[in-house]
Amino acid sequence: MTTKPPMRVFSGVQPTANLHLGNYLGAIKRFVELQNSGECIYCVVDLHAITVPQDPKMLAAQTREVAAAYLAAGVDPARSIMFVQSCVSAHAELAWILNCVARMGWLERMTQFKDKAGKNAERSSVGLFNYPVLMAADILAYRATHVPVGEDQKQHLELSRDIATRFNADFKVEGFFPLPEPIIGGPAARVMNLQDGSKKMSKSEPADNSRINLTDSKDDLVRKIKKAKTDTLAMPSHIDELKSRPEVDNLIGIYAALAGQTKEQVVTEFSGAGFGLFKPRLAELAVETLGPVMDKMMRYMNDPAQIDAILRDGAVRAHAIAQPILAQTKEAVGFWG
Ligand code: AQP
Repeated sequence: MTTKPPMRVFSGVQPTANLHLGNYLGAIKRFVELQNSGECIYCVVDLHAITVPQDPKMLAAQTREVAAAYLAAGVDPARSIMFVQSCVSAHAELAWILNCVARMGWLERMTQFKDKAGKNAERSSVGLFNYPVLMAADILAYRATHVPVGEDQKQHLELSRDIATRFNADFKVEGFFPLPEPIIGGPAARVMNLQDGSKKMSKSEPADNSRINLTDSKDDLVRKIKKAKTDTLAMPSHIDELKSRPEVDNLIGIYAALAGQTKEQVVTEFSGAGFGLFKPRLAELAVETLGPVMDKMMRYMNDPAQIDAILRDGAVRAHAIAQPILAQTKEAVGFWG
């Protein structure tokens, strides 16, 4: 009988400002839940953030903001490792080696690069194109087995698996890097823009009403939910109706994720009701469940020294895991020394 290797979880969030409900429900909330299942390593991925221009005067504060969100949501630094990507050099070093393993054709298929670069691909940074290779390095530097992410990262995770497979085969080191399993799912794996159900909720969307920021006040939270786009029909009475009603599907998904229910349960509970009833109930639920996280996040943000101490300690612990794996990787490649 073969025994399964212990679960090692890795994930990260970019310090690119405007952390939102999608980041919370799709990723950060899952980080907290996974602490009961295995060893967890959570990173603030600032090397990823600079693939698009960042204001150097803001980056450190934005980094602390992500760390504050982790802590406020319930990431426990005594159990899990929390650190900043640029403080552990193994990420960048391994990324270079993996750049020489990944193929141009694989990266050219990445839809996020096409979306983010748009018509300006020629002017995009090489880093933006290479983003998924750095992500593979983040995960493989720890031989992580599981990666909780929102649905938008599914393709990048598949690429990490391809890179691991190729490295193991090219250097004839079977099983050297485990193939990381994505943890994606639940009713809020892809939270959509509150004003346009065809776009995901996103940090870079200019319209603030399109997203719930984790730094919003409770009044803003309620106002944005009440203003969220719906349609003129009543609440659906069957889950299949959601396929043609994306904005309603999104609000039901948010309700379900906040209440710890399935979308089916929410549809049954509100079947045939008007949005005049549903939206205030959603706003109430959001204030009740998100409100305390937002309050805690503010308190952490007002204590940067505490955050810095946690991140420094995390970097030492992360380095201790990644460094021997990097050394073995260099040996497998055949580097001198
Ligand atoms: N709308 C979303 N629904 C569910 N999960 C989401 N995530 C992002 N948006 C949603 C997940 O949050 C984690 C951290 O994301 P990120 O910081 O790496 O950046 P991102 O995916 O590029 O986030 P944004 O908000 O969409 O930023 P921009 O506007 O810059 O593109 C990831 O696990 C992600 O899946």
